[in-house]
Amino acid sequence: MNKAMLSPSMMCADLTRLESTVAQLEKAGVEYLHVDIMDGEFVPNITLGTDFCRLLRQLTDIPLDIHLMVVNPENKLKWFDIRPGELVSVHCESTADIKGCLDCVHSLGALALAALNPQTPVSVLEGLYDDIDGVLVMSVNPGFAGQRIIPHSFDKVRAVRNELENYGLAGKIIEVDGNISFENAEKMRAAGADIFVGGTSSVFGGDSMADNIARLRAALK
Ligand code: S6P
Ligand code: MG
Repeated sequence: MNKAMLSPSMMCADLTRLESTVAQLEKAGVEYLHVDIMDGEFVPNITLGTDFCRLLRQLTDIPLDIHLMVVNPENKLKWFDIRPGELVSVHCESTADIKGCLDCVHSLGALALAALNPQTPVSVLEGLYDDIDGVLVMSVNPGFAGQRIIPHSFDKVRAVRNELENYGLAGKIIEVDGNISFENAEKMRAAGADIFVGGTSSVFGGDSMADNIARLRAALK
């Protein structure tokens, strides 16, 4: 089993206190910072962008986990000044050339994840397993924080984990994103997930980020 890692979703953070939030996340030892990039076309919302990624890199050395929810990401990847060690997820539904996109992410030195919308079957990953470092399974429809998990997401994570094991690729990562509450995180861990995006349902809910992160880590033991 891979190590369980946390990736707080920065679109859920209090942006009026970004510097102190990032300092607290650093102190809590989170592995990544999840940055949602939306273009108003692939999803019906517009959130964070290239300047926000640059700002985060000025504030911290925590690697970014960039989730691209944009049409034709292959034309936009170079805008992000991607660094080695960062994660970049590109949606299989967002491009006619997912393999080219994944190759482009690798050429920029980052780890490449193929992202799947809730309605997209696991079978789209056929033929891509050698080109990815992992899979991002969306457990809500992308676009907004604060949604309820789509229940078949647990089975989907299990199916991806089985596929990876069948191919002898158990070291590849599964990231889960959408309503990852403490309870859902535990179930997703049992289903085979490795990276947990924490938003309003966990890291940024309630009063204390530090307590939330400790509770999430305990759920993932
Ligand atoms: C949604 C986005 C996510 C959310 C996250 C919010 O399109 O990709 O990363 O920010 O899921 O977390 P929560 O706990 O509010 O669902
Ligand atoms: Mg996301």
